[in-house]
Amino acid sequence: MGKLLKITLIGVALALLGERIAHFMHRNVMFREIEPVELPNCQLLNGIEYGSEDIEILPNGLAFISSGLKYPGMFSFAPNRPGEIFLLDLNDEHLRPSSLRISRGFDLSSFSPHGLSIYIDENDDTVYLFVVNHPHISKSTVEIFKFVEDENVLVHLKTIKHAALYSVNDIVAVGPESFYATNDHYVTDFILRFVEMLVGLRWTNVVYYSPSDVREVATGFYSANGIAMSNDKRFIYVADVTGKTINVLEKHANWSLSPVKVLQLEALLDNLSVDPITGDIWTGAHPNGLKLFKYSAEDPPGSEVIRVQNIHSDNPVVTTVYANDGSVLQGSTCANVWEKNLLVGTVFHKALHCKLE
Ligand SMILES: *[C@@H]1O[C@H](CO)[C@@H](O)[C@H](O)[C@H]1NC(C)=O
Ligand SMILES: CC(=O)N[C@H]1CO[C@H](CO)[C@@H](O)[C@@H]1O
Repeated sequence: MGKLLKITLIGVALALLGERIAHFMHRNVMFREIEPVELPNCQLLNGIEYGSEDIEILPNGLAFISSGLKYPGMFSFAPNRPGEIFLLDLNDEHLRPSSLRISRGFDLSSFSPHGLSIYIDENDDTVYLFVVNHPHISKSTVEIFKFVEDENVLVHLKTIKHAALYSVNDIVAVGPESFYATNDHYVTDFILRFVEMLVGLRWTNVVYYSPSDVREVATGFYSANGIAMSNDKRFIYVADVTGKTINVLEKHANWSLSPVKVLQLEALLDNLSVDPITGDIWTGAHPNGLKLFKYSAEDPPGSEVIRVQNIHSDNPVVTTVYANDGSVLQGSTCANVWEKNLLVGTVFHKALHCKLE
């Protein structure tokens, strides 16, 4: 290739990249400053110091909290410490998270828990905890545990691996062995994922998994992340982080999903949860995504909790319930409510509990 042609091509490529970056920054408001929104009656949870990526709460007020995620390119305060699942009883006034024992035979040393989902068997009330795990860099598995409450133990039942579950983020369980998962087709590395977002590739999808049937049921997201189900089990909600949208999909008897509507928001949304009583969607968001990628204790990433009411109506109400510049809570990922209790989780930092009025 002629030298001039090469230089021209490089020039064009750089211009294109610059344009993409400008577009991305604009689209994502990566540098948005935080207007603090305070809540009274908040406290950090004792003993959770290395992340609280995802939170799930049982109908009786027992909360599971995944902690210690290790992910290529992502900051960690304790890179060599195996991940764990905490249990927190929200009925107990003294909020005391305890690390759950996991049955023998499961490889704890490589445990890197990410998204969580609960499935309760209606016949015998068995509680299954589904955990997205990244046991080795660039590998995703879904681990299914049975929660034995009397003994405070998670009994490991099954590890699920599948080519279609290449880089799993979050899941929502719909049966004792089946779930929907948000997933990236090609990319596992956090930095590469950033590049993927930058260029605006839509390589992430939603996969339905059951032992007899695995298929892609939705696609075309920039960065599909949190996933949750409506209380009536008719709809699936998917957060697209960099698209800054919540996607409402209708679930069919054959497990296919079809798009219903897209709600555009301002912030980089992360993991979604649904209030078991009101059906409101709660999410942890990243007010300034860039600070997450390049962690600095002097200028930490902030936290933001957003509530969406009446998403199915023509006028959903979006409220920032809590916002902090990182002085209290850094890099929020999820927000879950149970009977006036709000729990806020983070990628690699602490966890916050607030009593709502
Ligand atoms: C599943 O059901 C929906 C709604 O009835 C239908 O539109 C769709 O074609 C079905 N998909 C498959 C894969 O059978
Ligand atoms: C379970 C889940 O969706 N986890 C996401 C929560 O937020 C972090 C931070 O962006 C993501 O990396 C996780 O994928």
